[in-house]
Amino acid sequence: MAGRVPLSLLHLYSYLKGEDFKVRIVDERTSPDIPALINGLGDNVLCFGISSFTGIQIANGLRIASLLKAKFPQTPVVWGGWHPTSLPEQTLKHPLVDIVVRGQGEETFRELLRALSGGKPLSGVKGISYKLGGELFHNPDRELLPVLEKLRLDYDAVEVEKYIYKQPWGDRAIGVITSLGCPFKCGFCAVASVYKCHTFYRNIDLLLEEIDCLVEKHKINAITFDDDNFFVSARRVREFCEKLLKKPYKIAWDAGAHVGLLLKHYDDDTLKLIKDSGCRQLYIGAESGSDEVLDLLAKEATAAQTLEYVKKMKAVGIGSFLSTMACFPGTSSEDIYMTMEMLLKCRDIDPDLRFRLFYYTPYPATPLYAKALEMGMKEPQSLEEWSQHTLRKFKAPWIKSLYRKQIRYFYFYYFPYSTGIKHTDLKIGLLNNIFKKIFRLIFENILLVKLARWRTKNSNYRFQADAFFVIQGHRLKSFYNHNIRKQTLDLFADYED
Ligand code: B12
Ligand code: SF4
Repeated sequence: MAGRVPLSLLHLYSYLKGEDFKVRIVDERTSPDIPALINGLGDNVLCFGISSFTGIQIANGLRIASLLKAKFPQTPVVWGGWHPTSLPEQTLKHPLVDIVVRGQGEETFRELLRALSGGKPLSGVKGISYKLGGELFHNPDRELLPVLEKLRLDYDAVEVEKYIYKQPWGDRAIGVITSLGCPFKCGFCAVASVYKCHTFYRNIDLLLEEIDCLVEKHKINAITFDDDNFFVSARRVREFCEKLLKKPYKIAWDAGAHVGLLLKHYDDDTLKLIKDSGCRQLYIGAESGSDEVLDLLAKEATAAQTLEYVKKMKAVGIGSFLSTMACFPGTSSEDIYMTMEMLLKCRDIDPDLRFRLFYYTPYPATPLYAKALEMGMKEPQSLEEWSQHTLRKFKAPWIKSLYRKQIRYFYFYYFPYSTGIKHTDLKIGLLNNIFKKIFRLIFENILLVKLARWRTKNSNYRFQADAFFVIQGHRLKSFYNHNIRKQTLDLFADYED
């Protein structure tokens, strides 16, 4: 599985259909031999486009841009996506960048291509930054456009099969977006910097036609709606679920919500409709168990609402998934214990609760970024440096290594072990003998589970020799290849650099 469909590029491709340009999508995750592909290109290329988030994608983008520039020094290389949008000036200064498309790309890219092919000046194209005669120019922003409304995505432009993944509720799942933008402005999130708190929707009938096609042609049986906030409009969600229910096929789906908004605008009947239409899991950015931290993040939600949400989901029969973060700048790092406690309380309500617990990583163009700089974050000064700015590599000066350890221990040991271990799922191959079973029964089932339960019950995380031992055991892969470890690692899979 290559990850999600490259929707940034697929949106541009689909929007440009009907123009005089031939557009081709190349995803470096699914096209192994990019140098050969570049060598096979003729001289008639109008421009190359590169899409990048902040982080490792930049390194890959730079590698490919240097191959392109080596063969086609005169052809403009256009960068778009979240990183170039957040830092256009610094991005444009790089020798491997000629033009930056800022924000929503569809209309801006179309005008840019028209200008380039007609030999027109770029000064009239809103939403771009570009180089001319060694100088950098930033044209005015383009107003936000409801481009999603009529967009029909042409999935034939990508190798759909490579983006299909497994979910617990469907073995042929795919990511789809039904809207972009969100009314909130959470401190760690960049979405408001582009969408200015507006939400843009795709037309429900066109969307359902697209789903029909994914089901018929690609046998899709599960969808993750990757919208920033799928539940902004309750009226629209109801319409979607009612129409989905009338389809001759069943699709299991999951999506993300803002907890305050969900509790306020979704009554029990609507939640039941959502469940009946195939919803298996709702995830929320619960972020923290501390209301003080939630206020600092401008989350417009409380920890008590998270518990209420888990209760409601449990009652209606939808799985809960909580995304949490710890160690924000300007807060006491001890708030991680409140978050752990909240997660444990939520698990008491729903023993099948799923969650993620991350360290906070600051991104440019987010409200909390200035605070991170103030607290000593060393700001990357080039695209190369930004390519190293990832969840795993970023070391915030305000996070003590103790708390990093605590998070790891909680994630891989205290939480799963205190839930209990399902030995029926274990596979131990050659060593599957009676002695091993007895050892595991005594040591793991009795000692570690009891210890983990005692620690979580008493919030006592001092002198963690037990956790050290368990984590090292996990590291030594030969220890066990059991389900719990796999599950926890799976949670991080999408987020690996
Ligand atoms: C779905 C999603 C994910 C999915 C899938 C990601 C993927 N690789 O596709 C998962 C869950 C895996 C994920 C993970 C992460 N994500 Co994410 N994700 C999103 C989300 C919600 C939607 C992405 C999407 O498909 N958008 C739809 C497309 C159509 O929009 P678009 O990408 O913006 O593209 C448009 C323009 O940017 C522009 N454009 C884009 N590329 C190009 C290229 C050219 C040449 C041109 C002209 C124009 C152009 O035109 C497009 C059409 O308008 C966005 C938020 C958002 N609204 O986009 C966050 C978002 C992109 N994610 C974000 C982050 C931080 C992450 C993580 C780094 C989190 C972490 N700490 O680990 C990881 C990194 C994963 C990785 N290494 O790739 C941030 C990015 C901030 C930044 N500066 O980069 C965002 C903005 C959310 C936020 N909270 O701020 N993510
Ligand atoms: S609710 Fe989600 S998408 Fe909306 S601002 Fe907060 S983190 Fe971003």
